[in-house]
Amino acid sequence: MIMSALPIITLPDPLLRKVSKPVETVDAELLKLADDMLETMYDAPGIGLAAVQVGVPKRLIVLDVSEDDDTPRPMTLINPEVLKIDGERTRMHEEGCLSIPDFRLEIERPASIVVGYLDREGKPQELPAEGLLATALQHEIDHLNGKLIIDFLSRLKRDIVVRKFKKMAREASA
Ligand code: GNR
Ligand code: NI
Repeated sequence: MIMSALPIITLPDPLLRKVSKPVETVDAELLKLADDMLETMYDAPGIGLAAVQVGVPKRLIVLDVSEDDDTPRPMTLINPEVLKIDGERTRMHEEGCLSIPDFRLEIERPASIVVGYLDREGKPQELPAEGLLATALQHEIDHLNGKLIIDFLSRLKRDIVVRKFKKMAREASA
């Protein structure tokens, strides 16, 4: 199977704010997209990627939160949704986003969740997640709902970041 890294869209691309559409059928074309997303993610490198970040607003995410020295653990989740949140425990983590280069933000999220999704065979699965996997899953599912890590900032601080990226986009195309 030939895998190709795809271009990643960045702020202020308005597509990042679209709500992604549920996947209707898990077919060869969708699995090819998932494989290309994994290649894109490893190439970047990143620990997760949502389809909308490569310009395809479908509810599809890929992740690999294994440590560098482990064997790779690629994950493909189709139509993922948070089924259960442990509202008691939270976890702080400094998050980055491939669609917001050179920006990092400490974010507090539920530490323990259960995610339902379809696997690569179209079979429903449940995944209990803690630690970095729980954080990354919530980050990716946010993308499917048009939500970005800058939305955890105040309006003022968010506008400053968005303005900076608009300026950079203007200068890059001038
Ligand atoms: O590569 C990524 N690292 C990361 C670190 C902490 C929390 C979430 C992430 S996801 C990010 C890749 C990305 O932008 N996925 O949408
Ligand atoms: Ni991201």
